[in-house]
Amino acid sequence: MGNLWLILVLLTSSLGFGGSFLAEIGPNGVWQAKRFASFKAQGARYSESSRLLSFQLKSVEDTALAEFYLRSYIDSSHLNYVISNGKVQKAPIFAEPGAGGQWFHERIGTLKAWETTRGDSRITVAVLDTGLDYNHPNLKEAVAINQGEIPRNGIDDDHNGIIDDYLGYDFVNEDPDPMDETSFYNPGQGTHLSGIIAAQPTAEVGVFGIAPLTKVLPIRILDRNGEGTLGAVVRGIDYAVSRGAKIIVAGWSANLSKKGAAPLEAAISRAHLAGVLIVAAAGNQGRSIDNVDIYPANIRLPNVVSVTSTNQVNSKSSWANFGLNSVSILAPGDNILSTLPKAGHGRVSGTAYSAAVVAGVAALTLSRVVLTPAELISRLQQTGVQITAEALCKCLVNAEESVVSSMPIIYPSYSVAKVGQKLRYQVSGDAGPIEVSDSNLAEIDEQGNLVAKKAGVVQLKIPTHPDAKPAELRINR
Ligand SMILES: [Ca+2]
Ligand SMILES: [Ca+2]
Ligand SMILES: [Ca+2]
Repeated sequence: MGNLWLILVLLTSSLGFGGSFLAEIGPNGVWQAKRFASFKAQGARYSESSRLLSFQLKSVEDTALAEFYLRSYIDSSHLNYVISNGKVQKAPIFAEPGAGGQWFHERIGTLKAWETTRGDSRITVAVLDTGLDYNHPNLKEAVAINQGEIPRNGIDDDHNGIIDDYLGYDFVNEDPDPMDETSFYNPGQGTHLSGIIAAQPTAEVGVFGIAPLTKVLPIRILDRNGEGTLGAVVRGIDYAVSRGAKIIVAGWSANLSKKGAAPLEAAISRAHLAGVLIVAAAGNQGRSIDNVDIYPANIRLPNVVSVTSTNQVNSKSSWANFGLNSVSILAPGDNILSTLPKAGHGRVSGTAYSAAVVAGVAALTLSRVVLTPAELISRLQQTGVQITAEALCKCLVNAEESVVSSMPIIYPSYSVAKVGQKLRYQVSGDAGPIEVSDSNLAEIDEQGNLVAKKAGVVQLKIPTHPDAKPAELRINR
């Protein structure tokens, strides 16, 4: 017995193959504590209730040999059998796009849009938020890499003024690691938003983003409690633009005075010049933001689209902000399932998530057509599905229509003016001039400008394209 023992020990330590086994110990068999201790050191486990011993042998794949091995530990009469321990894999868990899982995909037509496009790796969406768990299995492939930068060498290899910004940057802690840091106040919002935009399930588990082939750029401007500074926001926007992002998600808001918001407005203007869309959350206080200075949601610049939340029955979420003059579009933001840090998944609600939905649809759209931010906003609005809501455009974003539409678009499609104000309209392609539905309210002058004459709502149409959806102008006193 002693010699055999020695041989087996040699075998177990010298070869890389091996098998995993289950042995049933008979009813009268006593698995001696001492012996089990040495076996346990090799990874064996014994369950009293099932009387099953599971163990692995590095060199043995054959069950007969494994049984022979085991008999050196226990009296043969008490060993019922040894079998190969078959592999059991966890059933794949997918959050079905549609149905009860990621219900928002069904409401915005994601799957139908995917018949045309799943996004483009050259389109980058910057997520200015709490950071990103870039190790998440559903997001590992989604991060926009700064190819000119070598990570962790202490050198600004691409000379953009920021050392080691290989993935993104953390403007909270001033470090090149944008890892999402969680707390009671932050379940991992940046990771969740990123998942809505670009998550890709693995073979085992996961959720789908709206544009799974798109890249996300993590820019950390909010700390682990979800708070940040204006300075970090401004630097974050400039950084996103410099990294070539086409879309920036701003899932936060700030109550600032006009003067206090000047640096933010300036940064968003610079983003506009660079052709970058800002998707801003309208906020979660359940109130109108028409007469509140909520930034950036109601900054009146052509590249800002403000988004509020809808629920599963396509109604505005009760807690979501609204505004006839200030909310540009609606998107699902209620009970949204997406990625969370540490390989997690979970449901959250908020207009931030609605903003991410719009950013995802915008990214899908840009993978098909080249558009300026103003054109893109109008396209998202005019291809949206009409719903009841207190918003500039009472429309629920629709991925399929936005991706496939070939209708000419008037832009801005939804706007507000005061009596006496002049506005300049444009039409995509060569679709021709526009006409006003009610000449008492507004008219087009010789220079082609629209002049607002009286309070009310006018529609603008393209006579050569009667099927195209009219644009709408709300004239206030
Ligand atoms: Ca750099
Ligand atoms: Ca470097
Ligand atoms: Ca960091």
